[in-house]
Formats: sequence, structure tokens, C-alpha cells
Amino acid sequence: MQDSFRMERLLEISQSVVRDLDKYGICVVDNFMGKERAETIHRSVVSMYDTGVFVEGETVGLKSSKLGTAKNVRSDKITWVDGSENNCATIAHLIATVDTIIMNFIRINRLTQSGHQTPIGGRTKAMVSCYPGNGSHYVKHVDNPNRDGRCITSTYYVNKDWDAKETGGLLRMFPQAWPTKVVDIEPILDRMVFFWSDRRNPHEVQPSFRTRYAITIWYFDAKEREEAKERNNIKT
Ligand code: AKG
Repeated sequence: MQDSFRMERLLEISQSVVRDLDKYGICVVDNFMGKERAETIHRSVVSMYDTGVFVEGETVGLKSSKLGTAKNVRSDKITWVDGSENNCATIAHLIATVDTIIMNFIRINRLTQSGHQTPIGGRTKAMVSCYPGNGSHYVKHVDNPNRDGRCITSTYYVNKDWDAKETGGLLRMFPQAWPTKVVDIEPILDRMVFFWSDRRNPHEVQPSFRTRYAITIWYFDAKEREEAKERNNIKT
């Protein structure tokens, strides 16, 4: 895609993110990177997984609880990347693309003086996750229930020919915007989902019976993050 078309497409996506987060708290974008790039990202995630660097997903502050063991809560495997690692150029491109969307999001909200007004500052590395089939899942949870700073969750899927009727693995959202409804999102190739990370959006990953890959980046609300770092004595 030519640069000017790509910039126009990114602006269009950013406007949908502003509109849908404001209205629904969730925004789903298909054909986010384009098929060719999505397939390259898929290949690089699979080869990264095959090197054995993935570890069990963390469940912060949970050893065993009413919910059961950490493994009963989430059974994905994860690794964190910033895009500079071997064979990660396409993931670096994905990260840069999401950064651009979020910068546009800030700019549009500032210009229109509506939507999310507190500054967004910084983000996590990208978490690459693999649900390795066999019913692997993540129970209903909120990413940021206790003001740790995370404001927007962005999750990108790289699963070719996914059919949730056959293999499960839906992302099920329980948005507070519609207390009586759930929103089911299939983790298909080249689909990006943005949503508020706080209590407005409890969600779960339903049992997956096929290997399921995703890449997630969390963006911080600058003020909330600073307060959380001070509270928890975090230096970086
Ligand atoms: C999480 O990592 O917190 C998730 O809920 C994963 C979402 C997904 O992979 O669809």
C-alpha cells in the first residue's frame, strides 16, 4: 500500500477508535496490517514459539484462591518483546502502527475536546501469547481492576482460518456499557481489538482447542501510571 493511502487508512482507523471507545468502550478493526504483513507476523510468532522462549502467563498476586490454581485461571504461554529481537521486524512494524493510532487518538480527542482527555503516556512491551489448544483459556477478569495505570488494551490476532464453532477460543467481553449483553470476538488473522483496560470491560478467553496466538500492548494513562509507580515504589 502506498504511503499516503496507508496514512489515510491509519487516520480512518484512529477515528473509529475514538468513536467506538467513546460509544461502546470497544473497537474491532479488521484488515489492520494487510494480509501479507499479517501472514509474516504469524510466521514470526510461530517461529518464536518454536524456539521455546514462552513461559506460563502470570497471575499477579494469585497463588491459589477460590478460583483454583493459577493454571486454572489462565493457561496461555507468553513472552514480551520490544520488536528489536531476532526475527521481530514485522512485530516492530505492528508496534509502530499501534503507536501511530494511539498518537492520532490523543490528537483527535484533544482537537475535538471530547472523549478521553487525560494524557496517555507510555506503554508496555508487546506481550505475545499462545494458547496451546487442549482447552487452554483465561477466566473472566479485568486487565486493570486497581488503577495500575493501564488505560487502553490493544490485542492483535494472527490465527489463519479460525473457526470458533469448531475450535472455540473466542474473546468474550462483558461490557459495562451493555450489562445484559456479551460481545464475542473471533481471534481471526489480522484483527485488532482496542478496549478500555479498566472495570468497564471484564473479559475472558474461552477454551481453545487449536493453537491460538495474539499480541497485546497496553497503553498507560500518564497520571494514573505515575500514581501507581509512586504507590508501589516502581522506579522505571
Ligand atoms: C489477557 O491477556 O488479559 C487476555 O484477556 C487475552 C485476550 C485475548 O487473547 O483475546
